[in-house]
Amino acid sequence: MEFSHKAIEQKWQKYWAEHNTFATNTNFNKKAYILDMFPYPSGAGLHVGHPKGYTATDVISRMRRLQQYNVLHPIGWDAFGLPAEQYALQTGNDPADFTLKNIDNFRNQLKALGFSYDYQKEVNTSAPWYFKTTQWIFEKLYQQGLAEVREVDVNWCPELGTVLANEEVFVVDGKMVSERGSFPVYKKPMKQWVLKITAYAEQLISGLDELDWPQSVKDLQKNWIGKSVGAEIKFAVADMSEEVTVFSTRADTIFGVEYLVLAPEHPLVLSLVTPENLAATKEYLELVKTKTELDRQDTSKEKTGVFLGRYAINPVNNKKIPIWTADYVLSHYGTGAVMAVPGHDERDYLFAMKYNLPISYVIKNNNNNGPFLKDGEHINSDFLDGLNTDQASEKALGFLGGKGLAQPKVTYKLKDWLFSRQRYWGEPFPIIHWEDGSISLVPEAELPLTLPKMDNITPSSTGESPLANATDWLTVVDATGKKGRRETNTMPQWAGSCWYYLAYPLMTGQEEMLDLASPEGQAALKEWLPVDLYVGGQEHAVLHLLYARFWHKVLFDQNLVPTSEPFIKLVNQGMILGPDGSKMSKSKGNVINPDDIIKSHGADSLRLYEMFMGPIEASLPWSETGLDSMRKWLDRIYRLVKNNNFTTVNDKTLDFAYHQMVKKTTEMLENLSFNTAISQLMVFINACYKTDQPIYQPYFEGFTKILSCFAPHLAEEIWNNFGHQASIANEQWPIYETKYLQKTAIIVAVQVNGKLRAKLEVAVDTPEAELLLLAKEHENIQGILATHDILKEIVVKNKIVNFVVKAR
Ligand code: ANZ
Repeated sequence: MEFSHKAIEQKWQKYWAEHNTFATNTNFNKKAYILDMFPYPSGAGLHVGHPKGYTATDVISRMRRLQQYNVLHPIGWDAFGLPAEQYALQTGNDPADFTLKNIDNFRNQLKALGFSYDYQKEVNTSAPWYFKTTQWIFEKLYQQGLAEVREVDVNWCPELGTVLANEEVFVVDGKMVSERGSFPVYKKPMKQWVLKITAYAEQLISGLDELDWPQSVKDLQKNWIGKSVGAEIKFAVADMSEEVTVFSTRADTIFGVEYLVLAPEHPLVLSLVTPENLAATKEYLELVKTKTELDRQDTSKEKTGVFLGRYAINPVNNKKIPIWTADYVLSHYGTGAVMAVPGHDERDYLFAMKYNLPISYVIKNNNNNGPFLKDGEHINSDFLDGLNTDQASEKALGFLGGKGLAQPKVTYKLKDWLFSRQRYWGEPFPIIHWEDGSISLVPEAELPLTLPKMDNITPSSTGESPLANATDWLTVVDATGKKGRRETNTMPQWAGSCWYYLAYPLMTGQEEMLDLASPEGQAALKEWLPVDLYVGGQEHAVLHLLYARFWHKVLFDQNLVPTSEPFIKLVNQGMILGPDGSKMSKSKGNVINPDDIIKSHGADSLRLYEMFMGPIEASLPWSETGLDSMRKWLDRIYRLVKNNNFTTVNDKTLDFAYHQMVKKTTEMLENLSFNTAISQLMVFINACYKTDQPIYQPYFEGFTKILSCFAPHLAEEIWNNFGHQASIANEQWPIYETKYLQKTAIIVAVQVNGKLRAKLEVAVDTPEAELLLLAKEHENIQGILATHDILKEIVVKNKIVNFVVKAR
């Protein structure tokens, strides 16, 4: 007998919506804020990977609700972004309309999966009532000196007349070209908003310690921030008053310095270069503009550079060393200049080999061949001879520091965050540039600053965003007649997702949100923060989580959020791969659409299957047979309910099976071990099938409550069949009693010389000595012992008694 998933699912989804079953509750004294990484509402709709994480959080949310927690389990839309803008460009549609249509589609798909979201709390980052606060937080950052305008290199494509995002640029033959049309792309400095995330580098590292996050994600964040402890060392330039300051973590190698390298973008390059070397240098600087940073750092690529015609003086031995510019040195790391030690650094070595620069060794090694990268006894280093790296570094820095030529310096790989995009479909900056050169914020009371409606959002050929064409919107005149121009850049998609977890608690109804700083808003944040469980893809391990933590810490420092970290526990769900084990992709044609599965097998089967596939963190291939067997299991439960007698008198046959199931599933779900919890539910159903007695109904109802986390539609139906009127979602989580977990009797085998001779029915954990006695008293054994001597007695508790005997 099969159940009609279509009828059941529609019935209960309608019931939940009408009864507002999953409204955020506040009746209890414990809270659980359970968050999904919200989706970008793409035109393609949900894909089968989305429900994995979403079901996991839904199971936990439903469990917490049954455990009488106040539960906040919301969803929303990360709705600004490039795809909608590109679609709008191609079709002439408004990205706002298109986005709303996609959102409706996504919402319907989520509802069809039976998730227990509180849709009253839904947020949409592209809605003015939402981005009002995104702009307000930007104003806070600006007021704190954490947002400023800088000249930053962008990917400029003259043919397309637009600036391209990194993902829109490809590298062909070592040069950047546009994804669209393969036109050349150049680095071009443009005025951009930058957020000073580096000011929080240290806090972003140390804060990781208190988080229950996968170690791999913590490591990724740490490496991304890339703290490096070293020193800045000054080198005088021969015959000039300039000096070059380098950042080095290896002051110990200072006697091995053979040349200095400036990044091509270093401001000193053009002031140091001699007239004879100017032309070659300029040509080189142009070439570098076509390269990506990744390419420049790639050790397998041939190193390039030019000699500037100048020399520096090594402060420890007054040796004259040439100054070069080369693109393997990056302008934004350290000081953008390095002291090159080809004997002990791989990149310097490759460069020296290519340009025939001298290579000397200052650490003892056997072959003086290739760069020697290990620690060891220092040589050819005057007062550092005989020391190891740490000692030599300390001594060298002491010496240089004494002369004012060195100071300790901590550097981070993390860069300040380029926060401008030359796009239409993003949050406008609440910024006015006045004709006198001053900048001011749009007054708080005038927020949100909305996007102008534009018929045509093609790029303005100057590299500015399409907003530069919105003349009316653009021009501002103040009360005194002073003219201003609005900022034409928009914020990146990250902006809206940096604080959306703060927005949910602030939502008071559809499209209604409290101000973050209002007393009510602050109370709501105190009530719900931090997020207790955050589930999402590993692809957000670095940027989204780092950016959100940064904003959170800035708000924390202003007493606007109650905790120093936003997300206490983080889980990355694994991917669902195609049936062939490779990543699902349109081009491979191995994409599974959840709508199809909902039609064929039902939402409950899909939810169960995705939770049963394996550990939540594992990436596993989709299997149709796996899905089928989940459906069959649900049918098996349904048949049991329809065909069996239930009783309110406990005949005790299911005591152990039930209490064991409750105990184990509860523990397993606390540990997010969904697949093993489902196995326990299966064990219980098997036990129900085994008994020929009527099933004790309260036990089966307890099972149904746990099942409702995974398969909520069928569970509601069963609950209803038992005569309950209200939703199972408002019931209480079943509790187990330890007294039932003691199986009263077990069978212990008694063997003689390896042959089974008797069985003892004894209490669990009967002590060895007692087992031995009982065995010897058994009539079968007594008979044997009457004619045999015991050579050996082996007793294993709860299992076996074995006698080794010899005939007398
Ligand atoms: C001399 C030296 C000798 C170095 C040696 C290394 C080994 P981490 O640990 O990653 O911070 N460096 C400094 N600034 C750079 C820049 N802007 N672009 C490329 N390389 C740069 O690396 C620090 C080391 O990277 C520094 O220490 C410097 O080279 C180089 F045997 O100085 B070292």
